[in-house]
Amino acid sequence: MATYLVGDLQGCYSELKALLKQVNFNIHNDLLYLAGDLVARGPDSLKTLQFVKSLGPRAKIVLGNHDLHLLAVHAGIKKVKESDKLTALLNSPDADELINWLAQQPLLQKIITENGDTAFMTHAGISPEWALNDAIKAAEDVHRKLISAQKDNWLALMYGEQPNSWKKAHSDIEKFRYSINALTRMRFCFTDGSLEFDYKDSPDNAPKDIIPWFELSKVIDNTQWVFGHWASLMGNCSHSNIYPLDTGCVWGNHLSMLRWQDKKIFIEEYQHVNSNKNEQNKNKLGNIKQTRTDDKKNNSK
Ligand SMILES: [Mn+2]
Repeated sequence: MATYLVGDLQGCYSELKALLKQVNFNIHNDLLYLAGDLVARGPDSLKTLQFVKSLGPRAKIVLGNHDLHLLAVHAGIKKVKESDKLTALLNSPDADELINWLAQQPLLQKIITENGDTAFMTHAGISPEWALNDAIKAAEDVHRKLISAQKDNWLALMYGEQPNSWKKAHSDIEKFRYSINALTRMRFCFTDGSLEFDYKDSPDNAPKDIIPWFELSKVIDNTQWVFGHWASLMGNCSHSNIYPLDTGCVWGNHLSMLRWQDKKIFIEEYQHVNSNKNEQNKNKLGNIKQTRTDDKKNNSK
C-alpha cells in the first residue's frame, strides 16, 4: 500500500491520470490525498471532479479557496468568471451531485501511514496563531457549517479579509471567515502572525515586513504539514518537515506527486502548452523550477 499526495489540480485532469499511470496507482490498496483547489482556471474541472469522486474512499481531499468559490457560484452567491473555466462543470447534468459531494469534504486531513508516521494536510497551511488543536477545531467548525442546512448563508459570509487575526475574531461569523482565510488563502503573515493577503510571489523577493506562515508557526517544529496553494514555492521551502505540493501545473509548469512512504516525487508536465499566457507564467516560475525539484529529490534520499 502506498500513500500519494498531489497539490492543486485546478482541472488538470490528464496530468493527474498520467501521474497515476506512472506509479501504477492501485485503487484497492493505495490512497490519493489531494491538497485542494481541484477546480478552476485549468482545462477540465468537470472530468477532474467526476474522476476524484469516482475514487470514493481512496481519495482524501481538503477544500481550497477555488473549491469554496465554486460552491458559492453554484449557490448563486457569486457570478462565475470566464477565466475560471467552470461553465462546462456548472452546465453538466451531474453538476448538483458533484458540487454537493464537494461540499461534504473537510478542510483538514490527518494522514497516518501503517508505520504510524503522521502528517496533517490543509490547502494553505496552519495559522501561526493556532496550536494544532485550534486548527483541527477551526476546520471542523467550518466543515460543520458547510454541511448544514444553512450552508448557503455561511458561504455568503466567507468573503472578506477581516478580521485578519484570530485574536480579533470574536463572533461565530468572524471566526468562520478567519478560519477559511487561514486554511485556504494564507501565504504570508505580518510579524505578529496576522494574515497578509496580497503577496503571492516566492519568499526570496518578499517585502521585509511579511514572513511565510511556516517561518512563524511553532506547530510545524514537531508536526509534518502538507499543503498546496502556493505555486511560486515550486515544491520547496526551508523546513524539512513541511511539504508544499503546488508546482503550478495550471500555469504551465508541472503536476507533482509525492509518495509518502519514501518521499519520492513524480512529475507530469502541463499538457496544454498552446496558450501564450501559460508560457509567460511558466517563464516567470521556470528559473526556480529545476533547482528546487532537484533539492527536494536530494533531501529525500
Ligand atoms: Mn488556492
